[in-house]
Amino acid sequence: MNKIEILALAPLAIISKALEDQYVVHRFWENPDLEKHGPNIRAIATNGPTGVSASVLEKLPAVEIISVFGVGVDAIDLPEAKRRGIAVATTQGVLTDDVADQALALLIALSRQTVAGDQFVRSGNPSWSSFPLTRRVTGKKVGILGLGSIGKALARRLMALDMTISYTNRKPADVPFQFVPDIEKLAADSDFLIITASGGESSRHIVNARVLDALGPKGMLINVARGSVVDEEALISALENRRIAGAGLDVFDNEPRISPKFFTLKNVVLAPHAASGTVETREAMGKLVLGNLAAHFAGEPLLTPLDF
Ligand code: 8YV
Repeated sequence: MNKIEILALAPLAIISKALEDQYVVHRFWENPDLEKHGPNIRAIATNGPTGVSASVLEKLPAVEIISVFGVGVDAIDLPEAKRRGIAVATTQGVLTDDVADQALALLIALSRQTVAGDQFVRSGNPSWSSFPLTRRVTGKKVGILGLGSIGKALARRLMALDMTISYTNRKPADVPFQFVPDIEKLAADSDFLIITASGGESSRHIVNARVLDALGPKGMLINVARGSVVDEEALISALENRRIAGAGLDVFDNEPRISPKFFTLKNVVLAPHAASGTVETREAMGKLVLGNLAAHFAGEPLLTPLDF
């Protein structure tokens, strides 16, 4: 039987061999001739940040399924996928804990100056008592922006640190934390503001200059969601002028070619969009991407369909 043809929009290294074994894979980054192959392509494999644009979908009249290596669907043209009856599957569920762990790691690294401490020791400076005092984590107030499964997993971790948790969400959740619908108020009442909200138009730049000013000169921002949730120009200005104390960031505008201004700031801890990047989770994500494609082509229900 002829192999089914698929379009890979991102390399997905961990499953690239398995994909090649099972499908004819057209690699988008190698500029395949989509005029010629487009009509034969029945599936797309992509990741969260890359998504699937309208211009790609236009070239694929026979595509039936988009299998996403990730949970973010903000870069997928969902209205167009829906209109055409294209199924979408994500890797819902398997990366929740790792992303929550990364948010906590950034929070502690920022507050306790873990990275600066490492650089200080490596510098060979023997005057260890001159290393500046840092800021306590335990018992502080945290505002979580977006209380989905990742936000809730994070809250569980923060409870172990005796932190007081409040949250902003589209609607109140069944949780023992204070619901604060207004983001500025959430920021004003928080030592740490942590973003675990979905990206997309509805959350674009909801963390703006006013929210950052409300967070204040002792406040710290953590973002493991999408760069687009934050007005990055406002963030850089707030960091440069110490209108907030610092930021721990896994996500940015224009990844991976981020604003070089971040490289000179001392009050940031930066990560390369790696919150889901553990061996265990990436293997589980890869299995789901392959499993969803296999289920679709076997005429079976998807393992982790997106309901949209
Ligand atoms: C990426 C993510 O998919 O789940 C998401 O939406 O952004 C990440 O898990 C992953 O980094 C691969 O690019």
